[in-house]
Amino acid sequence: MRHVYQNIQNNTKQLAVLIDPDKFLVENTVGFIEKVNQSIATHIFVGGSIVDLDVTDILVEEIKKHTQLPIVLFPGDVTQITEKADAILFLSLISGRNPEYLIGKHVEAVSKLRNTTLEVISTGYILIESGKETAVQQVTETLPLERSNIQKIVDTAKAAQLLGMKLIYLEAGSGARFPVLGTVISKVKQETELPLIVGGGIRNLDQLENAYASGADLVVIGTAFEEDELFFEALKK
Ligand code: 1GP
Repeated sequence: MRHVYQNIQNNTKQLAVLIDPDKFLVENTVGFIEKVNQSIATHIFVGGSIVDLDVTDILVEEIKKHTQLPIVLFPGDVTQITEKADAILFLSLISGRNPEYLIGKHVEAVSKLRNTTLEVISTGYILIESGKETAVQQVTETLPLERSNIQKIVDTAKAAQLLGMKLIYLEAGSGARFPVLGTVISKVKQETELPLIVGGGIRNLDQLENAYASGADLVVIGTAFEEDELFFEALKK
């Protein structure tokens, strides 16, 4: 048992490298994971909005051969569940009002989860408007919360805590034009007592540091590494 949640809870300035199986070639795993291992990354997240059947399983198995970092599923769909990972973010899209993504997919997931030892981490997933329509928005057919409506974002996060969720994930969406604002991160951090994950549109060190300084416990970056692996150079241990 790797106690993934406990570790997220007890640490700060954590960094997850997000690998989207739909955009990543399994044959590139060794070289890519070597860079991840040499960086300050603390987690590998695997998942995407649209992923072909079984690809996640093959990819996670391959990644696991080359790293000691915890592998956490960040699934866009039930088909992305594989027992080969260490944990799964059991995401409820609480910014939206689509019942499938609030509870429907979760019920479907149980028969798959029952036979695994995956650590299941209940996560309030909050999509925030970020300058363009993102894949999450399209796939889930939900609207993000307005980035200027801080009170609504805070109340949504607080409601997740009151419902017993264990993590809050503030998401601008993969490839977002604007990351989640520092003012939003700090207000959510002040008003909830849960570990806070922030992701979407973070492409440089300043944005990363700003997210940490505002209160993010764990930052997720995907696109910046997909577009330019040299970014790992700036994040060496
Ligand atoms: C997306 O939060 C993650 O779900 C990461 O976003 O790809 O923009 O880094 P980026």
